[in-house]
Amino acid sequence: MNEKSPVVGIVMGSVSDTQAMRQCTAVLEQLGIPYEMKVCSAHRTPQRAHDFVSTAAQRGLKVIIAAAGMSAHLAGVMAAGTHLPVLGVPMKGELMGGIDALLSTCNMPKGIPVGTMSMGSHGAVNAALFAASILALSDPQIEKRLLAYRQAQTDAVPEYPPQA
Ligand code: RP5
Repeated sequence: MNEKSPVVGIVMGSVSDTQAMRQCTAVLEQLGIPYEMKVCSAHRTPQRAHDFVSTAAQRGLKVIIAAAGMSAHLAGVMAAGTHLPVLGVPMKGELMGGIDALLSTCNMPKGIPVGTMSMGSHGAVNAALFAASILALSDPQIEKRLLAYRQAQTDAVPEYPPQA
């Protein structure tokens, strides 16, 4: 983890979400964005979730990323407790591949929004990139690194498939 004060707070509903969310932290590290990460369940550790979100802004966090599977209310709970932007990452699961988590994360009633990413590790990466886009609005160094990341990604795509 970066030594500077965290600006992104990552919470995940279970230790079992760690593998997917490591994809998120890898991108944050690549972009030099300091973060903190906690296991913080809305239903199993409600007090920890409350403590995390109620102190998030005053601790200097700018964006919260919340990953959860199954009924996946963690991102909504985070969003209810802070005005900071909350990005939800639905974790894949056993019920129809995790569509339950996708729907419960994205279908927030009006008034308390959650920016919902795609599912699993793709969403984990995109959450990091989306957080970078938000932070880049006020941080030219992050903007520079984000643009370089995107250019490298473009450069890595071959124009033609390999010969058979
Ligand atoms: C959610 O339930 C977690 O985010 C996880 O994706 C899912 C299953 O949790 P475990 O039973 O693996 O701890 O709260």
